[in-house]
Amino acid sequence: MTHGGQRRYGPLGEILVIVPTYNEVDNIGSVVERVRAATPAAHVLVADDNSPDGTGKIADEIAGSDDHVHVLHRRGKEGLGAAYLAGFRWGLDKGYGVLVEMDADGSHQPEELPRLLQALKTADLVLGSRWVPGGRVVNWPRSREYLSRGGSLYSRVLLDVPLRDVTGGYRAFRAETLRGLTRQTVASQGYCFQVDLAHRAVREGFHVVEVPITFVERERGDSKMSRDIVAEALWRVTAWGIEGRVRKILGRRHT
Ligand SMILES: Nc1nc2c(ncn2[C@@H]2O[C@H](COP(=O)(O)OP(=O)(O)O)[C@@H](O)[C@H]2O)c(=O)[nH]1
Ligand SMILES: [Mg+2]
Repeated sequence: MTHGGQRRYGPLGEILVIVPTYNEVDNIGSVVERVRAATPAAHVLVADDNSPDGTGKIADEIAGSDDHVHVLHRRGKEGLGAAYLAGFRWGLDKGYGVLVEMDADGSHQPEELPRLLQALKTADLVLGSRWVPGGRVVNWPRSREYLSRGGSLYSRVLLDVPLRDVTGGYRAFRAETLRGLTRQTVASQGYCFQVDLAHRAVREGFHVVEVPITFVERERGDSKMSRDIVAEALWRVTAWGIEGRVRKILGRRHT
C-alpha cells in the first residue's frame, strides 16, 4: 500500500503496451510501428477478439518479424474490459514490471508514452488525462466531449474520486498496482472498466497521477462505443456510488 509523497519507488522493469483490437485493420500497423519507434525497449501485446476484418492476422505478421510484438488471440468480442484483463494476466505471468493500456486507433499517441512512464517512476498508476491543464481533444464531436466530461464528472461525484479524467484509456500501471486492483473480480465489460480500476486505485490508497495528453479522434475505422456500453457504465457507477454510501452509513453506526 502506498501513500505517495515519501514512499520510495522501485525501478520500473520491462514494459508491456497492451493494445486491444476489434476491427482495426487500417490502424494496427501504424500504432505498433509508432510504439516501437517511441519506446524501443517496450514490448507490445495486441489483444484481438477474433476481428472479422483480419486484424489478428496482420498482427501475427508483424509479430513474425519483430520479437518485441506479441498477439493474444481471443475467441470473440467480449468487450474492452475482458480483453484488458486477459492482456494483464498474460503480462503479469511473464513478469513485466509495467503494463500500459493504449487504444489501437491512434487516439492515444505513442509519442506521449515516455512522459507517462517518466511520471510512473514516482507513482503507482499514471492516467493520461484530457481534462487537466495542458490536456486536450482533437476532432471530437461535441456530443462525444459532453459524454466523456459528463461521465468523468458523474463518476467523480458519485464515487468520490479526486480525478479529472476517470474514463480515459491511456494508462500506465506498475505490476504490483495491477495485482492489487485485480485481486477481487472485475466484472465491468465495456468502458466502465476504466472507471472501475481508477476507483479501486483511489480506494486502495494507491498514488495516482494524471499527466496531460492530446487525444486525437480516430481517422480510420469505426468507434465501438454503443448505447449498451453507456448504459452499463451508468448503472454500474450508480450502483458503486450507492454501495459506497451504504457502507459509510453502516460504518458510522458501528462506531
Ligand atoms: N479486444 C477488444 N477490443 C475492443 C473491444 N471494443 C473496443 N475495443 C478496442 O478498444 C479501443 C477503443 O475503442 P474505440 O472504438 O476506439 O472507442 P472510442 O475511442 O471510445 O470511440 C480500440 O482499440 C478498439 O479496437 C472489444 O470488445 N474487444
Ligand atoms: Mg477510439
